[in-house]
Amino acid sequence: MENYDNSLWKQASGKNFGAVLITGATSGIGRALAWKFASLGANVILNGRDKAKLDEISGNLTREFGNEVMTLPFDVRDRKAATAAVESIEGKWKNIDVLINNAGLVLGVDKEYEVNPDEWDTMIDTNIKGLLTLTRLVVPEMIKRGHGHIFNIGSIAGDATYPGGSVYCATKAAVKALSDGLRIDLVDTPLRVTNIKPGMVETHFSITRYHGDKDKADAVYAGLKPLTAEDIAETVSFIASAPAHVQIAEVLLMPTNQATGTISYRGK
Ligand code: NDP
Ligand code: 8X3
Repeated sequence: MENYDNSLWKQASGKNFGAVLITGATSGIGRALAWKFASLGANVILNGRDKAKLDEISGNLTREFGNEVMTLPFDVRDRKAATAAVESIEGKWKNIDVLINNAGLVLGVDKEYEVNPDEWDTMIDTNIKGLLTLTRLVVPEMIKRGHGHIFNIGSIAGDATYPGGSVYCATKAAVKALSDGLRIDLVDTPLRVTNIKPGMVETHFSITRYHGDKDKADAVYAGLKPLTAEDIAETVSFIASAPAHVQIAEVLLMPTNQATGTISYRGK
């Protein structure tokens, strides 16, 4: 019988990951993932659109943990730039053991028939097509090496649509479908696929949704203790550290006072 005591998980999490490629690493969950995997000794490759921010985070990680960090600035919606960037990776960085498709966003709270088409393009191109682009670029090499774990950052929003979230929720339902599809397509390989589905996490996410209106963003989390980006990073590292025969397919995690995408308790 397999031993599931703490020491096994601790031992596994102490292993040396190869490279870990994280998209959208300049903020929130992506940045917390960068810190977590760097602290575990991984060679982290950080993607984002803001080169200066990536350089700052990379410098901080090297100072804190001594790791060399690779930055890979590009917009995940730009397939040409993504292809050129991934193809430029050399040496130890080429052995990507973990791909974390995290870059994503929500814009607005409009009704489906009123959403600005530019905003639906941005959400669909980032949350769905950006994820597909990175999957297409990284997974074939993982198959060749017989090793790899793909994490897609989905959402509770992909399980049930809520008012004012139609397009965003559709993109996260697509993330679930694409994660399930990839798991099916990889069933005859040692690769693993996990869809992480957080509820409320306090990051820049709601500020982006409300186009910079911090008061509206703060109101989303008022009266309860939301998840932190670090909670998500801990969950991902735990799953990545599981023994090779264990594939955690999906995780739905929420603040204790959230029950569904629309039901939460905020005190009296
Ligand atoms: P943040 O806004 O804090 O971070 C989003 C990150 O994605 C930023 O680094 C952002 O960079 C990056 N990004 C956005 N568009 C692109 C792009 N086209 N190319 C490259 N990078 C891009 O939000 P979160 O950390 O909360 O969001 C991370 C993921 O988690 C998203 O997929 C989101 O949908 C998901 N999620 C978030 C939840 C929450 O409540 N916060 C709950 C469930 C899921 P830039 O600064 O350049 O925009
Ligand atoms: C983020 C969670 O419920 O705010 O995906 O859409 S929610």
